Amino acid sequence: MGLLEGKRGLILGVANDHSIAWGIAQALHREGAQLGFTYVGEALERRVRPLAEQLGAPLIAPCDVNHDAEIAALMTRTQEVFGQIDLLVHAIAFANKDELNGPYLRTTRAGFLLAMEVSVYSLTALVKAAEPLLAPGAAILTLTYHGAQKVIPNYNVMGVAKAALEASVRYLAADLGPREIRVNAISAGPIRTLAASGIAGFRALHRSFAEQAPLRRNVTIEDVGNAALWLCSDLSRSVTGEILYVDAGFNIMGLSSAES
Ligand code: NAD
Ligand code: 0WE
Repeated sequence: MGLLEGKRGLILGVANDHSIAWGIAQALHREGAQLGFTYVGEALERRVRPLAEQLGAPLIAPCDVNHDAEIAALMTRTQEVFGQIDLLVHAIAFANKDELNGPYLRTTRAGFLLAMEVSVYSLTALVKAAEPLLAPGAAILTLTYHGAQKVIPNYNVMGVAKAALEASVRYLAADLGPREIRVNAISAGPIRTLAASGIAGFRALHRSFAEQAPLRRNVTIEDVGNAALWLCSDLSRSVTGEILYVDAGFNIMGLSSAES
């Protein structure tokens, strides 16, 4: 019997088969979860639909998290299809590409607000709208990155957004704990996804990560999926408000002489 047998959930953030959300979806499905998927726009729908169908998804719906009406419509459909849900996975981030390069100081007001709206507020908005549907014992999961805690060159406004996302995890966990609902984040090491492609210097960062991390390798979407499985299952029933590093140990290291 699977660890998630009988559990139902939503996964937001699959763009293609390289997405971290897809690694998570496969792990949760393998252990018996029934999953609904969302996409933004027709181009991504053509990518997401076949992947979701591969896992027998009973729900595939649009949801641009910047629009409350789309979030509300998603929750209406979710209630029709699943009744209540036990899992909510948020794997969404966005900032202007030109602000993920050069000094953080160049961040514009509009770029700051965009990054915060898509990458931070969306979690709170989704949890708020999903709240009436969340079953006791439900688990909510989001994705963060070490740039929230330490300065990673060029991560810039996304680092500030991830710091706010990590704080959101703690406040949401405090609000929902009395209903036996848990909220956690995984801080993943760098992975070659759509969101990482086209980032200036990502290749070099990815390579030096594997040289410096204690386990001397990069992490995969399967690694993140397996950690997500634990955080979404009752095996982690006393864990909430936490940031779990799935990064081959990179974050425990100081700056090496070669890097400084
Ligand atoms: P990805 O490009 O596969 O996924 C990002 C997703 O965000 C896409 O599916 C995109 O459609 C979605 N998105 C963007 N704007 C949206 C909006 N307005 N409404 C709804 N969805 C929207 O890339 P990924 O690397 O799998 O990213 C998933 C999460 O993992 C992000 O939060 C990212 O910050 C985080 N993360 C990534 C890495 C990495 O190195 N790739 C490391 C740590 C954390
Ligand atoms: O969270 C992320 C990436 C988030 C992201 C990526 C893009 C690229 C395309 C947000 N917005 C956009 N906007 C786009 O137009 N990661 C953890 C991956 C990542 O991004 C970096 C990194 C790492 C690691 C940017 C600079 C430095 C390191």
